[in-house]
Amino acid sequence: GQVFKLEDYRPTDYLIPETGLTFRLSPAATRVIAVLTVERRDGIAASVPLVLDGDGLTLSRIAIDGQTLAPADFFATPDQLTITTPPAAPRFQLLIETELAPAHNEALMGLYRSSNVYCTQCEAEGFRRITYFLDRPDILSVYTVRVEARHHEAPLLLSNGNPAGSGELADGWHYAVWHDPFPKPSYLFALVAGALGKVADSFVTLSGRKVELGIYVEPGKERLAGYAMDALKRSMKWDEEAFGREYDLDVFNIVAVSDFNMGAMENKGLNIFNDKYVLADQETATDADFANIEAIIAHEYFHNWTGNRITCRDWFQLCLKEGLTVFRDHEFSADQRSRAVKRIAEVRTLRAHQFPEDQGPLAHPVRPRRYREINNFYTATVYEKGSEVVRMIRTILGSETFRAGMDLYFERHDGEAATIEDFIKVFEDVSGRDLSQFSLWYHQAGTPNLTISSTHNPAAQEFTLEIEQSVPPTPSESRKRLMHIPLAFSLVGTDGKAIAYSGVEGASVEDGVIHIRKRRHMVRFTGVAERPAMSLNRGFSAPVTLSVEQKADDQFFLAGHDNDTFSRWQAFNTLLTDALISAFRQVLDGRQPGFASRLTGLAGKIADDETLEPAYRALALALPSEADIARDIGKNIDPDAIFSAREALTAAIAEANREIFSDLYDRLANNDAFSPDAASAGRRALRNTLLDYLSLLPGGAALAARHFQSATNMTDRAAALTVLALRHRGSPETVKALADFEAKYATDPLVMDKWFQIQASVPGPQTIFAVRALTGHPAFSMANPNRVRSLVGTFSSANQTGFHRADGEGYRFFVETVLQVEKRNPQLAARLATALRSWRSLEPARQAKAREALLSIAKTENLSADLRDIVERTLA
Ligand code: B3K
Ligand code: ZN
Repeated sequence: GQVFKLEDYRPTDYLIPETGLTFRLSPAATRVIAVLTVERRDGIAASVPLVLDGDGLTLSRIAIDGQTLAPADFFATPDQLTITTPPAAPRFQLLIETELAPAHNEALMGLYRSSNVYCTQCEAEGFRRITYFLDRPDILSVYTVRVEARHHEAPLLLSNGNPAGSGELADGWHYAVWHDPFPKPSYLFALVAGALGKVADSFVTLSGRKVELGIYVEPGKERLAGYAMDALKRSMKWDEEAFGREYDLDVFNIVAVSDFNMGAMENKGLNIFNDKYVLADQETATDADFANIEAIIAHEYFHNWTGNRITCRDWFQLCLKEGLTVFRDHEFSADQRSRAVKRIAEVRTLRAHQFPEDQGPLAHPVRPRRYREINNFYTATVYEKGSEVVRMIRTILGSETFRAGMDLYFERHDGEAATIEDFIKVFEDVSGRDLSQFSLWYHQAGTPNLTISSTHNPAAQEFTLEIEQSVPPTPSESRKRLMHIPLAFSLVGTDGKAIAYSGVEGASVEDGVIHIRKRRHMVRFTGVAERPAMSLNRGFSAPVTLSVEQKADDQFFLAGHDNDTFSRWQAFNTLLTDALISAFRQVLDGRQPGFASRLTGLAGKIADDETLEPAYRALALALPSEADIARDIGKNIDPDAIFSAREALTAAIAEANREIFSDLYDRLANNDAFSPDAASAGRRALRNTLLDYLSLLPGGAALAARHFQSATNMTDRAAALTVLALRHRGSPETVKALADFEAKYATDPLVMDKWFQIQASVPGPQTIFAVRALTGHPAFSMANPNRVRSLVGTFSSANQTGFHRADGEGYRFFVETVLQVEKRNPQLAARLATALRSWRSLEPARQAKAREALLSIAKTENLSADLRDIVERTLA
């Protein structure tokens, strides 16, 4: 396949300032008439052909300025349209008519049908599946869209922008016209038509303009959209307060569809959502679902400024909108919920998804330099690490200067397609700082590591940190340059407070942040009488790994006393990880793992510490996952031994804290009316975490069964079902609970996804058979991305012992399924295929089987560009 390179960027010869589209919708034969105002750029000769992108298109008519083109004047293939001899005039009107079959579009890109609703997905390159176009983000155009459909089939007709007319047509057809005054790239185009229910509301902006808000859902599900609507209004208000950003159209619509390749899409004025991220009530959605809905509604809304008003020059700049918008949605959630808890959750996600990417064959810079398939670059690196890079800019500049930089960014680049260089420049301009070394965070892949040791000289009252940075090699980047790493720190005294020091040399230290810029720094603090404990990378100020020599006593002290909540959590988590890794080694040596009572006892103290928020306590008690442990071990992974080590620690903590846990579990029982707010969710999270431990003690299955039966919301019900399925596989309680759940929710696909997901997570070699059988369940479908991700995605990316079965049976299933999904939906298949990205860290026997599986996909004929790209990079 073709490789696209950043350095090859070149502006187009032609522009398309205006785009008129008429759709005559029909499931198997939709007609699209595009009328494009084409402008030749100054200095470009009239003889230069106009070349438009297409993807599988059928051209039925073509005219310029009203004149049908002669066959000699153009050349059309399904994937390209060339106007070989454009008119001499610098501006002309090009009419293109294409015919589409949305009902047969199973890739879910371009115009397709989802449960009888017409909808579109154009990012990144789906618009070219609708009409021939300069389908790239630096071509900004003002769109006017006319949608025609049979009234009974599609009473609702939506597109971007503001409504601009509607009416009836002959033979039961009708139409609506939409006009979007803001020039936009084609990837933000959207159309929705169908029979949908509406939730209406309104929002008055900062300057007093009234915006009509609509959320459209499957008829009958309107009451499930209330939480999403509330989240939308809070997002609109927050963006005004936090970033001074006001909404700019008269209407803002959101549509929920059930077949969608990702979470949601920020089309201008018409966001389209996976219904999983809109529909919720206590009966069907968990607290995690509510939090995701809030975050994704906010994320897509925030794109209106970071993405839409200022878009990307090319797809290499994807992080310009995604990393920044993730940062904005993180800040929003932190303000709406608990900042400390949110930060811990963010870091857990980053480590679970981005670190393995950065440390494996698919590693790439936050701003990549090349790609074969752009859809494979909507990654945790671009999104999550991209957000961390923006956060570091704020850490380095301080909040006020950061905000001034953002203001300048909006002022300077509104209406433009910008680059990362433009973004960095605004912060250099407002701060007067040189961010060139810092900008390596965008250009260099890999997770930097800091090795840190310390010495205290009581006689001289000196405390010295020796810090060394290194960035491991990544594909096609064997030599790395030195990074600028902002490391927030505190020297903690025995009273838990920061120790004051009189001076510091060896690095620039500002506002509690050490600026690491060289390979090695000896940072010497003077006037330090007592030996401090080191609280490092506070608040996770930089997305790095640390190798720190720190006494266990200090680690325990910080786990109990660090006044930075994140670092306190980190200290405990590090202790747990260390214990789990030694337990893993003991298991491999055929020994029974043992754990220090100081560690298991601390778990009880944290659980019972009323000064800590319940949500924090729940996160602290959640042991590092099997994948987390595997990542920290790094190589020669035996998932079964990791599983045994983790089980042993869970049981040891449960046994050591039987009474504390059980009393607290009882005290946290709550009969108040359900509320999805963060504090209530935190109490449920803690109680459900305790249930997980208590279920390992005698009577545990019965306890979980009672929890399940008495649950009054999905959070508790799903938690209990998870405990039963994962900890009490095959028990009568589990069999009954799974059957009850299935019977109760058989007709609710989103809830059935949880049922699939839980069963796909059950550890052990037998799960492959259950998963295979579930692919035949009436509620399952290989055509629906949510179903596929719940069952197949969970099994392959979140079930270490099940998927990495020693005999390779999990991998065989993976190959079959990926290839089966690929026939319909290459994007979804490519995403699934990333499950084997860490195959090289497995022990040799599994490694060989995983490689065989990847090779068998690679040698399949006619692979899509999406899947071939992932598999070949994974094997390289
Ligand atoms: N921008 C979309 C993602 C599009 C993915 C295309 N393969 C959603 C988002 O990040 O907000
Ligand atoms: Zn986004």
